[in-house]
Amino acid sequence: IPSVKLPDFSQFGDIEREPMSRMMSATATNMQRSWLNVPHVTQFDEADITDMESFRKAQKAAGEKRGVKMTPLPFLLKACAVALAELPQFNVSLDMDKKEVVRKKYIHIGIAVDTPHGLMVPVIRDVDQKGLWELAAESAELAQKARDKQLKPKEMQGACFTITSLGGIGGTAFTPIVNTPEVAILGVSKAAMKPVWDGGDFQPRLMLPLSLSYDHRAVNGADAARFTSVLSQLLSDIRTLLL
Ligand code: CAO
Repeated sequence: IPSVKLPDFSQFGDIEREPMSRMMSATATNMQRSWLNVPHVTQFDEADITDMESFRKAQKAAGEKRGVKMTPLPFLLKACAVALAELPQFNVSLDMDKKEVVRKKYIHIGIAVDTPHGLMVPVIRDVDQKGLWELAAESAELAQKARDKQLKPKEMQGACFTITSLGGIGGTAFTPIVNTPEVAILGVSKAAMKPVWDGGDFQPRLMLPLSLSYDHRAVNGADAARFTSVLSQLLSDIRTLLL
């Protein structure tokens, strides 16, 4: 691809230059590799998390006893694990050289963590086999290790799928870049109260925006709409996570 020619910025005003950190340089390469290799599409949806949030808030005292904070992230991890099992075409990688699809029999999910030194993606293994408290404790521990630059290479490898949550910060939707060789990534934005029509009236419901980017070589649009519908149903009635 043609390179971007830089003008001499100092002709426009004062500037200073600094070397990129190793992490920034590695992230830039990975992002560009994914962006150029993957035909991206993003599917948007919403989940009604009114009941999930009241359940989550009711766990506050239990969380204090355990020393673990229950955020929306463990529910998202669990729902994604169920959706990946139900729609296994999302739990693959493409080997374009051999023209093969690699199907994974495990469910490991990466979580994007914003740190002062850059974006890191620790991986929670076997999410389908873990409970909400275990997922809450493990995601908090891995996020803290990421912020403290204490993650081991092994703790950042092997993800089948990634969740990137900007819900604690803000925004209504975004188009995340697939973390290749995974074939999909779920972006989560800030939940907001909205009037939802129940057939007779508008009800105030807490709605969570979901943005699923996927590799259109591996996944078709109908399956992406199915995936976010499954997520929306699971998060709207978390009892279904047990089924
Ligand atoms: N809507 C509304 N509120 C939300 C929310 C959502 N979708 N998700 C989290 N929150 C709330 C939490 O409940 C918490 O509020 P309370 O203290 O009142 O309970 C607050 O926001 C902070 O949550 P958190 O961000 O600390 O915890 P988390 O488990 O939701 O997220 C982590 C953990 C690691 C994903 C997050 O800290 C983080 O780093 N996010 C940024 C990821 C990122 O940079 N992605 C971009 C990658 S591509 O450039």
